[in-house]
Amino acid sequence: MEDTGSGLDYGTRPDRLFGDIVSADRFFVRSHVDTPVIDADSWSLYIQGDGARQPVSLTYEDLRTGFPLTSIVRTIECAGNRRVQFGREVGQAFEGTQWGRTAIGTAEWTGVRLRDVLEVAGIATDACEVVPESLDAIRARRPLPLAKALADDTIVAWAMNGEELPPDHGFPARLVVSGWLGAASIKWLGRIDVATHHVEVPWNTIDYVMIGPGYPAEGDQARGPAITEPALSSLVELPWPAHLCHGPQIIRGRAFAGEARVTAVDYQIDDHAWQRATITSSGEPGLWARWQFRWDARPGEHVLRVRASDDRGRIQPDSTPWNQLGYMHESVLAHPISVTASP
Ligand SMILES: Nc1nc2c(c(=O)[nH]1)N[C@H]1C(S)=C(S)[C@@H](COP(=O)(O)O)O[C@H]1N2
Ligand SMILES: [Mo]
Repeated sequence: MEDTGSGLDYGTRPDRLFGDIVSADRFFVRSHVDTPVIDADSWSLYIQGDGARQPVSLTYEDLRTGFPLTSIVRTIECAGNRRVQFGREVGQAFEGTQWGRTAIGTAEWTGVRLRDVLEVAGIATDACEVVPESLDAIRARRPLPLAKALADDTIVAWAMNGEELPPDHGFPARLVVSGWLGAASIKWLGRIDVATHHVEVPWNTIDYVMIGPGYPAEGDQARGPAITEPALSSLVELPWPAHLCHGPQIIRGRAFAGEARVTAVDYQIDDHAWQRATITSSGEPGLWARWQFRWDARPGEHVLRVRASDDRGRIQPDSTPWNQLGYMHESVLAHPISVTASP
């Protein structure tokens, strides 16, 4: 269940995380179709649309040398992360990539602000959405409201952890849309449309939308509201199930709140009282926080529960309302841990 990725998808094992950043070779991959082979020297990024004052094309060189550089450490999480746990919770297997806890990662992304790139074309006063489009076979698009596109930490990235973007992560350039669902961070960027109207595409009408009772559809074609931020969640840096030796140890993990900030992480072992974990790196909007606590593990079978809270007053619930595609699982997980006595 841990390395649920198969074929084009690959998951990051939560028990192999070190530091804030996940190395590129362990970073989860979610690609709907094969990684395109793109030659950076002949690649261009086109900016166009009725919301752009003039169409522009930028070469790889233009992009790398023509704008102020920015580097941000940001977490990307797939909206379908924990879909397997969600299915167990509601007693149904969801369709879609069978992610356990592994479709989340953090990297240092380097590139230029999308805002700076759009300004070359000029943004019309009545522009309202920005629609990036990819060069892989599905020509993936996920419209962004103008304000999100212009945010300081919405970037066109060409480097990941200080190295050229790896092909599977979007070479030569991808978007990084901080604090939003992974699907908004379009890889293999080829074109950006600036639109003066609301744009409906599969990724905001059919996929990456919440379908079900309690999720009224918006717009003409949409089957439910489009997902923007991922769910508030926490992650324990142990295999599932975990096996530990008895005695004192440090249990570590992460918590992520999308565009909000994680303010507290609490944990419960078996049916003991909830206690507060120590946040060791507080994160920031768009970046996971790290936490830990000390546990004197006694031999036997245990269950660890962890719940994060954020600065919007949200707290992880015990259950998640059903939605058809199994997105946005936010429930507190019951992590099984068996502790063995040393010989
Ligand atoms: N062009 C393109 N961009 C894409 C995708 C894709 O299939 N094609 N997958 C999206 C999804 S669903 C996620 S979760 C993230 C994953 O980014 P990663 O593979 O670098 O982890 O990329 C997004 N960008
Ligand atoms: Mo995703």
